[in-house]
Amino acid sequence: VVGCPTCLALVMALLTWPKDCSEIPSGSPSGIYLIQPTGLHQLVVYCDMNETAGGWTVLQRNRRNTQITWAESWSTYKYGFGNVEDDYWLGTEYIYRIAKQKVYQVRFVIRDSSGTMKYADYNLFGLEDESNGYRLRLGSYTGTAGDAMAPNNPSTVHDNMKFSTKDLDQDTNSGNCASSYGGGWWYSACYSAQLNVKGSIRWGSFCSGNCQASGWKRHSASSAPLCASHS
Ligand SMILES: [Ca+2]
Repeated sequence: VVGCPTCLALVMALLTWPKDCSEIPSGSPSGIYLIQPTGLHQLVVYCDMNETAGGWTVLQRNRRNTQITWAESWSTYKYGFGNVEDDYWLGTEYIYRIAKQKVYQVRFVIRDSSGTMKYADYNLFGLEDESNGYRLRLGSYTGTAGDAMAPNNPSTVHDNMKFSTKDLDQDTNSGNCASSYGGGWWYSACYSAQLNVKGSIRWGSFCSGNCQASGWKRHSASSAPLCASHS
C-alpha cells in the first residue's frame, strides 16, 4: 500500500463503514446493514432502500401487535430495544449521534387500521444531547398525515419537548405522561402523536389506537436530511 495513494484510499474506503443508510450504494436491497456513526461503534440498523433519493435509516418500527411493551426505562430507550427486522427503537442516544452528523429530514409514515398509509415530513430533524433531555428539534411540516408533532397546542406539542420515560419525567405535565401512557416519547402534557406504545399508536386526527408506524431517517444530498417513520 505504501507508495500507492490510490490503493490506500481504496483500502480506507473499504475499511470505513457507512455513517448512515444514505451512504449505502444505491440499488442495494433493503435490509440489515452495519453503519458506524462518527465517533461511535458499529450499529446494526435496517435500511430502507426503496427511495430513489437514497437509503432511509429506520429509527423505529411499531406494528400494532408488537411483541414488546414499549414501557421501558430511560436507559433501555437510550441504547435501544427490539429487533431491527421487526419492531424496534434504535436508541435515543444513537438517534442523537446519527442526527448530529449531517442535516437530516424525517419522515413519519403511518398506516391506519384499513391499511391507508399517510406520511408527515419535517425538513429538519435533530435531537439535543442527553444533558438537554434529547430535546426534539423539527423543521417545517409537509405531508398528508397532518402535523401531529407540532400542533398549535402547547399541551400536545412534541417539537421542542424533551424525551420522557416512566422513570425520567421531563414532560410539561404535572403528572408523568410516560407512566400514564406507557412508552417513552417527547411528551408535553401529554400528546398528539405517540408511536412508542403498545396497541394504542396515535397520530393526530388521522388515526388513533389502531394504526402502525415505523421510523426512518435519511440524508438527502439535494436538500435537507430525512428521518422517517414507516410501516
Ligand atoms: Ca411531569
